[in-house]
Amino acid sequence: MSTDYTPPKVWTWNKASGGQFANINRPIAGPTHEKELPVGRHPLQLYSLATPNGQKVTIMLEELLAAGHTGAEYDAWLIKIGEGMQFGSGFVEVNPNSKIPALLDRSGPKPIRVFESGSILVYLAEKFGAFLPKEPAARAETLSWLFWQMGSGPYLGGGFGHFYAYAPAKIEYAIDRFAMEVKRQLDVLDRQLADNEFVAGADYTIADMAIWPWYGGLVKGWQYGDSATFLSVHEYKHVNRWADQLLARPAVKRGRIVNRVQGEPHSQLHERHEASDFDTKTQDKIGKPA
Ligand SMILES: N[C@@H](CCC(=O)N[C@@H](CS)C(=O)NCC(=O)O)C(=O)O
Repeated sequence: MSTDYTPPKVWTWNKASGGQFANINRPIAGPTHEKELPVGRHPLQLYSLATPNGQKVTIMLEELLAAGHTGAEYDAWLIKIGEGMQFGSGFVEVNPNSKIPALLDRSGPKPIRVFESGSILVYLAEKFGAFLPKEPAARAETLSWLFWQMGSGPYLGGGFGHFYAYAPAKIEYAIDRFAMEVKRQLDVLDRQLADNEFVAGADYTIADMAIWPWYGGLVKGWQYGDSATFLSVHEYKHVNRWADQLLARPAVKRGRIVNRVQGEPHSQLHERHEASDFDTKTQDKIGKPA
């Protein structure tokens, strides 16, 4: 791949542009094939994968169940995005944007579809009256941080992560630009967490659940090869404190392994249909390939 490029007058789809994910990237939307989605017996059907965006929702569902909201029982089905399952007709009906996570709430007379991880978090928080404060100032602060994550995350994933770890060539300009932005974002969080136990203040909220899989995962060294060293994440000591504090929560530990298809076999629960699956169906227990 050359970095010496003059754009033509009109862009055309160069299918051979290479890079990781090249096989699933397309300039058009809509389904590529007919495929119905499976449906389990619980009110909530989740179609997902344990990327940071996917983990937000499974952490929320496990937190809701831990808090006694039995109506949050769910089936988590695996969508292998590398194999293009997000382009099946059934998935596209639940999310026309063809990206995980996607949720179908079948608890009412007519199924309700919800897509975009931030929207799913708000939907569940409102449905169960949990993890989104009702008091106006605390609610505004929570939603501000939630939307901060939704706006900032793509600079971390699609910007820094893509050019540092996945692009077919290391482009200094791109890596430098996005490393600078991600370090700025980490500093934003670090300053906030210096004065607050949780991101939006004294309460643990959906803002923490949205931000932790991305920025908590980054400071824990789980993202993009050796990016933790590259970005000197140890400098953000309040982010590190908060990341460890959330990881100590049993629901967070459970939520992050649902629909996970990499890492240690005991940390992969490919599908979740019952609470007991965490004890009996992780890959170390069943040992079946994804
Ligand atoms: N803004 C969306 C982003 C979701 C997203 O980017 N999902 C990725 C995995 S993390 C995906 O499904 N990619 C498949 C594809 O792009 O075809 C959200 O927060 O739900």
